[in-house]
Amino acid sequence: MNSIIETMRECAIQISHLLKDTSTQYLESSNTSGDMQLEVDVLADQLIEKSLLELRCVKGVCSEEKPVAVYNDYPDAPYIVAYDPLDGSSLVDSDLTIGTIFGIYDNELKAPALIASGYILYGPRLEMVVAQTQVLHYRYNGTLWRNLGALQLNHKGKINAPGGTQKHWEHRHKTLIDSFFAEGYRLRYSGGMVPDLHQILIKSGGLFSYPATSDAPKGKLRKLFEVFPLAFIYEKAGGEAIDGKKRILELDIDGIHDTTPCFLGSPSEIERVRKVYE
Ligand code: AFP
Repeated sequence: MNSIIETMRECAIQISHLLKDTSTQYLESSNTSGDMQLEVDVLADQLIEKSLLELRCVKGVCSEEKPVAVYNDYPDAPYIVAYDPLDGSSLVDSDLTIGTIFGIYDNELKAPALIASGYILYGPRLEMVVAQTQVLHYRYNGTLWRNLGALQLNHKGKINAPGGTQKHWEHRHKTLIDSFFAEGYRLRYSGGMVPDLHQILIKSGGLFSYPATSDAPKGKLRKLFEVFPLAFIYEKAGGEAIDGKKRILELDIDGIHDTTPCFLGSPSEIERVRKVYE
């Protein structure tokens, strides 16, 4: 498994260079979810797929940019890696922080098989967060990845990161979100799941939500590539992740691009979500 994490570190360095060198214009193509693609989306996807499939421990890979999983010639290899090569690519033209998300699954693409996950942040600095038993934070200094230590959420935070278009929210969701603001929570939402969730981890607590909406009744964010890996990280950091009622890491998948509403945060905020959604 360490070779997968090491490979993701090497990909991170190369993708950070690609982000500086490629155009910010969309291509004619779109991915399986219908999202428009940038040249760097395609290049990052190819790079990660090729790099991971060279590893003897990788049975297959599954990308947010591809309709199906790709398997290699090592059927006895234990791991399948699901990844979103560039999450938040609609923020590239505004030069905001974006990320890569990955989850390492033991033999099967389902939530209980997730054994490690991580994300890479392409911002003013190149950083990476990896969760196994702990959630470790790394920073690249141009030569080396330095371990900055473990990240841990407090029981309660101060940040509110509400996703989706308000016009499409349910009334109870709007009431919930407003109740946090009325209590003094600060709005921190960039539209990139990686930096938005990273900020909550760094500031030790808060709530990130992407609910079911009238235009996306099953939510927008994909289980295998986005929500499961981040839920794993939040749980290992002492937080919680639910779909409103159920624990995210107990949800089934209905196809590799399946989506879910999601609420990730510190225990106090998630308890309030549960009360509203139960
Ligand atoms: P893009 O990759 O199309 O920019 O989408 C990013 C994303 O999947 C995720 O990173 C954000 O949390 C979420 O979409 C933001 O969606 P809204 O703009 O609908 O809040």
